[in-house]
Order: sequence, then C-alpha cells, then structure tokens
Amino acid sequence: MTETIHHRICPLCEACCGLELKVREGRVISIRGNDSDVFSAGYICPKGVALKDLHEDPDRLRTPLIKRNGEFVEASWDEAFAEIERRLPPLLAQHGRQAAALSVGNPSAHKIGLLLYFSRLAKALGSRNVFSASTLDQMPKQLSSGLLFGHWLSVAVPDIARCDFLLMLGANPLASNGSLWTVPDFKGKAKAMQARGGQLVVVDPRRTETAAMADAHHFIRPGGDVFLLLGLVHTLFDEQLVKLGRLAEFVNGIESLEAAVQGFSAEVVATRCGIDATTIRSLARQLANTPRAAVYGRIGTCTQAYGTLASWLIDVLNALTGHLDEPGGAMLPKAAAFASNTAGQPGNGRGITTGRHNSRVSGAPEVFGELPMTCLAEEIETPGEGQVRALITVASNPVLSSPNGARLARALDSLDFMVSMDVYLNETTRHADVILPGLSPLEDMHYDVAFPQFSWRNHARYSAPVFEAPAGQPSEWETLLKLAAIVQGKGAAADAKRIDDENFAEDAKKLFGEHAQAVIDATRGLSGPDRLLELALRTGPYGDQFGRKAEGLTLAKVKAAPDGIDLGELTSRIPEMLRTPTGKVELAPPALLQDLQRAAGDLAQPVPDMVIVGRRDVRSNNSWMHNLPVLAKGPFRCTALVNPADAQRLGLADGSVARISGNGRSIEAQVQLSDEMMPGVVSLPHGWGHGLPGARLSLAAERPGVNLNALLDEDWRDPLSGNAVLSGVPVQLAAV
Ligand SMILES: Nc1nc2c(c(=O)[nH]1)N[C@H]1C(S)=C(S)[C@@H](COP(=O)(O)OP(=O)(O)OC[C@H]3O[C@@H](n4cnc5c(=O)[nH]c(N)nc54)[C@H](O)[C@@H]3O)O[C@H]1N2
Ligand SMILES: Nc1nc2c(c(=O)[nH]1)N[C@H]1C(S)=C(S)[C@@H](COP(=O)(O)OP(=O)(O)OC[C@H]3O[C@@H](n4cnc5c(=O)[nH]c(N)nc54)[C@H](O)[C@@H]3O)O[C@H]1N2
Ligand code: SF4
Ligand SMILES: [Mo]
Repeated sequence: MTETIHHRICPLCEACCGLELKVREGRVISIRGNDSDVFSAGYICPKGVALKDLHEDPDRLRTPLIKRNGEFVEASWDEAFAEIERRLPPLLAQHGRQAAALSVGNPSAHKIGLLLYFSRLAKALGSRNVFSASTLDQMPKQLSSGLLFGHWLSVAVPDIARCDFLLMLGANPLASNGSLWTVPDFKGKAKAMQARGGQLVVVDPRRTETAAMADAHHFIRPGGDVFLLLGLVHTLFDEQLVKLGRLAEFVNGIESLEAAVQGFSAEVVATRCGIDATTIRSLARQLANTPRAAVYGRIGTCTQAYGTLASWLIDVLNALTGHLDEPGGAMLPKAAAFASNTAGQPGNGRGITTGRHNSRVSGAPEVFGELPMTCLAEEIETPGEGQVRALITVASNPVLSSPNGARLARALDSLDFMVSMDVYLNETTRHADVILPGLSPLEDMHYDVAFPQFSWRNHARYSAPVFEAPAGQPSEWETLLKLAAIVQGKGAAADAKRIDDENFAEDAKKLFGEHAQAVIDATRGLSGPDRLLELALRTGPYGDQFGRKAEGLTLAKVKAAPDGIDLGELTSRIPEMLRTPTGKVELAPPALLQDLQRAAGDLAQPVPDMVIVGRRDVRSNNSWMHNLPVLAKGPFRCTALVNPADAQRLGLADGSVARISGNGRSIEAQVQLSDEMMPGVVSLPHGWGHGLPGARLSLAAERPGVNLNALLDEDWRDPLSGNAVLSGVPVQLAAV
C-alpha cells in the first residue's frame, strides 16, 4: 500500500499554516503541522486536522442543486448553468444591471480562484450592489490604512520577532490565530518575546486566553477604544514624548493632529473608556520609552461605532513613538505577488477615494468598491428604480454572519432569482434557486494572495492539489467566468478556459504593450490562477523579471519548494511603499479629524446596564465549521459568559438559561458564569444558530446554538467605513 506525503497551506484561517498530509488509497489518513515549513514551522490547530472531515463530510455538496417546486434536486453542471442563463439575463434586461447584487464572504479570501476571479464576475455584472464580509470585519482598518499609506491593503503589522512591548486591543489570537496579521503560533512568539524581557499588554472587555498569558490586562468599556487611544495620543503630546525618528521627513499633518486631540486628555477620556488616567499615561510612557514596541488592534477595535478612528489611532501611536516601519515596531510586509504597494511607481500614487456612489436606500457611501453588508436587506426590500431582485452569493453566509439575519432571510425569499456558489446547503444558500459547489480545498491548488501582505515574515509558498478534482466539476475560477459569460450574454455554453485566455491577452496588452506577446509566450501552458500567479511572481519584488534577474522567483521555483521559500524578516519600506498623492504618510486625514467631532459629542455617554460582545473559539470558524466531527465534539461552546456579580444581580445561575434581548428581538442562551468578563458585559460567540428549516448540516443541527447577530442592529454602522457595529451593543438579560 503506497502512502504519499503532501505539504500544503491550510486555507481555513489567516495563520496560513503549512500542513503535512499523509494519503493512502485516495484517503487522508493523517494531518499534522509541517515541521519543515519555512513560515509556520509545524504549528497547527484543531481546524487544520478537520480538513479531512471537511473533505469527507457527506453533507458537503459535490453536485449542483436546482430548486424545483421548492425542493432542491441534483443537477448536472450544464443543467445548472442553463437554468441560470434561462433566468438571470432576462431579469437584467428588464430591470437593468443594478437589479443584481453580489455578496462575497470570508472563505473567498482563502481561495485563490475565488479571490482573483470574483472581480471578473463583478465587472461583467456591472452592478454597484457589491457586498462583502469586509464591512462586518476589517473595512475600518483598510480605510484608515488607505488614507495613511495610499493603498487599501497596506496594513502595518507588529514585527513580533524583534518586538519588546506589544499593546494589543480587541484581538484574541490564542483563539483566532491572528487576523490582519498572519502569525502562526502567536503564543510561541509572544512567549519568546516575554522570555527576552518583553511585555504583552492586552485591552479587552474579557480576560481572554491571550489576556491570561499577558503581562497586564485592562478591561475596557466596549466601544471605548477610540477614547483610550485619543488619551494615549494626547499624553504623548502633553508629556513631550513624540519622536518621529527616521519618519519625520515622510509624515504630514502632525500639527493638525496635535490640535485635534486637544480635548481628549487621559483624565477626560478615562470614564468613557473605563481605564483610569494613571494607567493611560503610564501605557503611553511605556510605549514611547520602549525602543522596540508596537500597538496592534483587531476585530474588537473595528466592529464598533468608531472603527475607523480607532484603527487610524493605532497607527498614529506607532508613528508618534517612532515605531512605525522600524524593526520591532509595526512594519509593512513585502509580498512576493499581488501587492499593490509593490506595483506602479514607488513612493507615491493616486491614494484612495470613497463615496464614488452611494447605496440607494440609506445613502451609505461606497468604500473600496463595496456597499455595507448591512444594507443588503433594505436594497432587496425597498421598491423603486434599482431595487435588487437577483443575488449571487459567493462563499457567504450573511443570514448568520450579518446583523438581523431573520430580516435578511425574509428578503432573500422575496428575490426573483438567487444563485449561491458554496459548499453547503446552509442558512443562506437554502434560499437560492441554484447552488454551485466549490471544490474541496484538497482538490485545488493554492497560493495566498492577501495574507503575505500581513505576514510576520516575508515568504512564498505554493500548494499543489492533493486529489484530482471530480470529473466534470469546474474549479471555482471557471465557475465565476461562466457566470460572467452568462451575465454578459455570451451564453452558458461559453468555454471558461477560452475566456480566460482572452482576458489574459487583453490584460497583457494593457500592462506590457509591445511586450505582451512575449509575456503570453513565456506563460504558455498555464491557465487560470496558476498563470496569474506566474506573472505576479515574476514581475513582483523578488521576481526574475522574465529572465532579467536570473536568481529571481518564478512559479516553477516556488512550486519546487513544498516547504516554502523564506524571503526574510520584515524590512523598512517607507517611503518606497507609499501610494499617497503627496508621497507622505498622511497622519491627519481631514475626514478622520472631522469624525473626531462625533466622538467628542459622545464623551459623556452613560454606561448602559449591559452590553454584548462576541468571541471566537479555536474549534469554530465563523458560521460554517460546526458540521465537522472533530470540531463539533467536546463541551458546548455557544454559551453566554456572564460576570458572577451581574449574574447575582439578575438572578442567573451557572448553566441556567437567560433571555437576551436587544433591538426588539430576543434569544435564549445557556449562561456560563465567568470572572473573565468585565461587569456589565456579556460575551456570546458569533456564527451559531444552525438548525434552520431547509438547511442540510446534520451534525451542526444537533447542537445548533443561538445567533448573536439576531440581537444586533443592522442600521448601526461606522459612518466612514460602513462597517457594522457588532460589539458593545446594549442588551437586557433576564432569567427564563
Ligand atoms: N456578531 C458578529 N458577527 C460577525 C463577526 C463577529 O465577530 N461578530 N465576525 C464577522 C467576520 S470577521 C466575518 S469575516 C464574517 C464571516 O461571515 P461570512 O463571510 O458569511 O463567512 P462564514 O460565516 O465563514 O461563511 C462562509 C460561507 O462560505 C461557504 N464556504 C466554505 N468554504 C467554501 C469554499 O471553498 N467555496 C465556496 N464557494 N464556499 C465556501 C460556507 O459554507 C459558508 O456558507 O462574519 C462576521 N460576523
Ligand atoms: N478559531 C477561529 N479563528 C478565527 C475565526 C473564527 O471564527 N474562529 N474567524 C477568523 C476571522 S474571519 C477573523 S476576522 C479573525 C478575528 O480575529 P480576532 O480579532 O483575534 O478575533 P476575536 O477572537 O473575536 O477577538 C476579538 C476580541 O475583541 C474583544 N472585544 C469586543 N469588543 C471590544 C471592544 O470594544 N474593545 C476591545 N478592545 N475589545 C473588544 C472580544 O472580547 C474578543 O476577545 O479571526 C479569524 N480566526
Ligand atoms: S491556525 Fe488552524 S485553521 Fe488556522 S491556518 Fe493554522 S491549522 Fe489552519
Ligand atoms: Mo473576518
């Protein structure tokens, strides 16, 4: 019996661990961390092991489904595309392009075919109604980074390998394994930092797993980060701790910034954020006086009413203390492929703009080509010119992942037509008329497009498919091109590979002019994501420039290194990576200074009796991995964590059921007493609430849990980024 060993990157979360799979007779027999991986060195979490369960899950869709008389029936790929052609183009012809919307979800960031080809479909469709998980997540950080550095994906990450003081807000990498920061084995790296005398300080309304290993932990009033951060910035100016260092000549706006934070001294903000002024001032001093230090914030700082301000102030703190773009501080990775901050003219660019159009119903501004996910339901419900009547979801489960999913579910039922590209018949895709399954990750090649731009170390790693794709099942990039062809009127019979060739030739002409044919010749034999990757690697910052730098990277070289190619520690990149029109780091963007008025008006806001926040567990992944046996076992995890003092006040016992109400809706959740919680704050994980009628998730339905988003307000957004407010939402708790 022959066994084969396969090395590949885990596509399930942002840590991008290198895995080692042992395969016998077409079956995975074991999955472990790949000790030789240059980037993750053997680290793995339980979800990596669950890739086997995902591959084998009998509920995972392998055949397209078409809904006929309210029931899903299996169909061939030709039948499924024909059904879409029969129904979608006439709708567009009658009601216009805006009548169709796209909703794209988290897993698309982890599949190269989806990430590189989604934009082909979006362009072909020509609708402004594009919604994504980004506005339930990181859009504030993308916006603030875009304003500061000139590009949406230029996000500074802690250089943890050399850092001696890390201030972390609203993140729990021990459970999440990191986000907008690709850092497998955060715990090991943080321990190494502590072992060399460094310190980790965590700011979170819950004493999380990460907080528990930290040198200090501070509770914060949910949504209060902007005030804490303003207090820190104010202290730096007030105590003359500002030192820009090397960055001084590359920074704009320091005077306007100083003026803008005048009203936010540590003493003024203390009550609002729940952290006393002495602590704020001493944190500011520690940050300023530690030569190698960084501030990092994640989802807790983004999914709140001042998400963009908080995200911005984190980088402001790094800059003012001389830690931005310095070793051991917050640095900007240099990815081997696909990074806009390595393309075009080094040192300046067009910068970013928002609000090129607005959503029809609420008038929410476009941000990075998208509208807020929380506007989707109203765009479907509200009659008039441009009403959304058709929807294509791509790896997206907003019925669970977006606030007030019940309203969205009703809206989805009222659509004239809905297509889902997905791997499950779940809470969202049950509303579709046609479901087109994606390949199992193990049947697909992979290269991370986005995450090397946020990585703790520069690297290039390629994964070949472990198994052949089932006969006749297209890759997701081919499915996206087919859908693009259908909405462009080219017909369901259009050949995806041929369209891909044509698109590539067109792009090559635009990019390389007279050299286009040479590029086409040099990449002959490749197609799809492989060909785009070859082009990106060879023309990228480490590339062979099509032979001009013989030692440079090519796809063949990356493929020949199954453990990856290490491209070294992070390096200083300012000013070269800037793409702002001025060629400077814009520390004081006018839109952000203006938004400070809103924060000022909110300084005296009283403390609500009880607010709710979310949490993550290492055995979950948003809304879609509760059907996998290795992850589903063990203690029930969808519990409401309540501080014992609150519980006593409200008459709640450990293990009892509490009714949690908010925004006129309520759910019933099992109470778990925990002094990890800040008094006045309850924590419930998101992504639960399975067992809805029509879904096919047999294991998940056995312990469905309840949905946090059922309580949240779909109209509460950070106005700048359009991001949903998912944290710090007032609720009432009562014994049942
Ligand atoms: N209250 C609250 N809500 C939250 C959050 C929170 O912290 N609190 N977090 C938010 C965040 S950060 C995010 S990113 C979103 C995530 O929300 P979504 O973007 O909706 O993502 P998931 O919930 O992960 O659902 C992923 C969908 O993709 C499908 N899928 C999985 N693998 C594949 C594949 O290979 N191909 C295809 N085509 N489909 C696939 C799954 O079946 C599922 O339908 O949730 C957000 N919602
Ligand atoms: N195991 C697992 N891993 C995941 C995911 C998953 O669902 N499960 N999801 C992936 C995705 S899509 C993402 S975006 C990342 C997210 O990665 P992280 O940002 O690390 O996400 P969380 O673990 O939810 O940690 C957020 C923390 O913010 C705290 N918090 C809530 N409100 C506030 C606030 O107002 N201020 C402050 N300072 N803190 C607050 C919460 O208590 C929580 O501890 O994780 C990714 N990795
Ligand atoms: S931490 Fe777990 S889920 Fe994330 S990439 Fe690594 S093995 Fe996969
Ligand atoms: Mo996310």
